[in-house]
Amino acid sequence: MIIVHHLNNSRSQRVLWLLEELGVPYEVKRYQRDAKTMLAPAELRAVHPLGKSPVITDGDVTLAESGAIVEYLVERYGNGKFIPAPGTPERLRYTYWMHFAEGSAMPPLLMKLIFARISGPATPALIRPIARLIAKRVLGTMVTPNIERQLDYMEGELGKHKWFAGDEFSAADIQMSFPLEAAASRGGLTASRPKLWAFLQTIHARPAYKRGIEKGGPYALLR
Ligand SMILES: N[C@@H](CCC(=O)N[C@@H](CS)C(=O)NCC(=O)O)C(=O)O
Repeated sequence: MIIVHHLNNSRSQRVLWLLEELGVPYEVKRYQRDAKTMLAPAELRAVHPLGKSPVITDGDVTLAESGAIVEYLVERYGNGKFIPAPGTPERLRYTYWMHFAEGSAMPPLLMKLIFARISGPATPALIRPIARLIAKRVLGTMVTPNIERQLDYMEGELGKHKWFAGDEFSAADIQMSFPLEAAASRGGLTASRPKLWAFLQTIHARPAYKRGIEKGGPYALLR
């Protein structure tokens, strides 16, 4: 039996969604973020040394890293579903977006989260004005322009095909959902980018997405 080690409000929501799309039985073991630090509890390190979520166990297999998990589940349980045929342009785009999600889209969104925290009550009041100045500068020169450029790029790409890999829904769309949800929560993604906005509305309406949320519990991404 597959066990998804699921941290609340996290990337592991994607794994629950994929398993619901695949119709594969699984169990959810829930972990709660520390209310102050938002970090995962130490018990997750007993499953995988890095103690991050998602992690799955499937018999003898313990696998972390959401992209690797998504690829593993699709290849092991998909029977050809949600992955374009090898050697096609769709397959190459599938691979590209599968990597883009964590490799390119998430880093500036994570930096945005960190610098927002540095500017807030987590930083001692005495040095907070300096922290705010540094955060403002880094966000203004590096982080926000990168997020904007990436959002424009993704908007353009979704203008060419209905889904990220092509005209068929694939696991690359599941992998891309998290950065887009994070961008909607904290990266300035709004209905002013209609293709990306419609992508979010469309995935949120999928029955398997809704079932995944029911399994994972309340889902509100960090801001
Ligand atoms: N690139 C990794 C990132 C894993 C990751 O950072 N997960 C976050 C949840 S969204 C986490 O476990 N945060 C809690 C912590 O760092 O303690 C993946 O895609 O799986």
